[in-house]
Amino acid sequence: MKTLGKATQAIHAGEDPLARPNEKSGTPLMPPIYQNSTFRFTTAAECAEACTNEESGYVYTRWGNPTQQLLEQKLAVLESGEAALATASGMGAVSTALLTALAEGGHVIAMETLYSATHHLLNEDLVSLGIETTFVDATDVNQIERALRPDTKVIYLESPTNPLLKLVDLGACAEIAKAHGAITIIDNTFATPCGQQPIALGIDVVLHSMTKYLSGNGAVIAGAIVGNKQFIARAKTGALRNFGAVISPFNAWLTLHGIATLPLRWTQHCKNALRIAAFLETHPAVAWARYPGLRSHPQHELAKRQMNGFGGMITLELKGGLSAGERLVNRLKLCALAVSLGDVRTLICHPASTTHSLVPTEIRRQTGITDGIVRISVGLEDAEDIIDDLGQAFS
Ligand code: LCS
Repeated sequence: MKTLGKATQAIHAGEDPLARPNEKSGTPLMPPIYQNSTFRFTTAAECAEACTNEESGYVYTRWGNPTQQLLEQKLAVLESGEAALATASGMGAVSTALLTALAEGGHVIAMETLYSATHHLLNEDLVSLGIETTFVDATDVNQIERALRPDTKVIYLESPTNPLLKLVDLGACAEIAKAHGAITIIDNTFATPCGQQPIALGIDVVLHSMTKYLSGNGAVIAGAIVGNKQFIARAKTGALRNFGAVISPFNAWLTLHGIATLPLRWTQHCKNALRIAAFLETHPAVAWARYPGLRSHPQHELAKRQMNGFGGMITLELKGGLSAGERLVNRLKLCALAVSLGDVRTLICHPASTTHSLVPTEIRRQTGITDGIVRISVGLEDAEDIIDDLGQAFS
């Protein structure tokens, strides 16, 4: 059968149109929420069987719940993976995936600029578990090859990266990893399944902070892991269940609402961001603006080849540096000064003092996360209104 389009998948995948409360009733059009922590059994034998046999059904929501599962089925289809897990947060997805891939220890090669909590996890928290990470500039895949060690188990990527919007050639990385027997993991939060299909390019595991574009409404903290059945089963019965970063049924249900409109929102985020990036690039107050859809982006050709749309994130540096950035955000009226991204509202923040403050200053400077940069998550307002707000704040 022909693969359904993303907009159709986002609405229908994973949903059972025939699941009726009883034989005479119709089907709830929006899947109902199972907001319960535990499940009741009639006999001791039934309960014991359910607790010991993974296939036998729901027992306890930390182990699985129909609302979580529906979301997971949808995520697997959207990311073209075999299976998926929903988690309590993006960091729940990052830590669960890393703890699963590195259960027996090992070495990690990671992109040098990552979301700061992920950098901290690799650079500090996992070190105490004996896991060592080498950070490289993975925009040059030769640097990954040179960093390989016999015990390298994981190559960890973001593309586009937070906050510098650097891209990584995912197909080339996957080839290097496969030849070495390492697992590739990518955080696909900035691209979404609409903007990039890493598994089709050979990547093994895809992560999301669903707090961002997937839910899109600024109402939940949630994450996702997509991969093959074995990896997802190990994560589900191991790190997820026992470290406990499980999504609540309510947040899973809210995320399902969000995903239904993701393809439509993605198209509009991309359209708005391209217009605003073009405005910023030529504005006299701006030293440089980086957006994968601009010809001036050093990896624009890779973006065209690897992505479907260039996303809603723009990073820029003002000629007046940090103080000009502070004046800009203080004067904005429509755009909100807030961390997070992928919201329907335009959000603007100063990475060095907020989202990336966990990265040591020296590493921030070395990797280009300078004190003067500002990050914009372009929302779904009318592009002219966002441009007017930025224009009045510049002046
Ligand atoms: N991965 C990426 C690429 C992120 O940007 C974030 C959060 C996470 C993972 C963690 O997701 P969470 O646990 O918060 O759902 N990024 C944020 C940011 O740039 N501003 O505020 C949060």
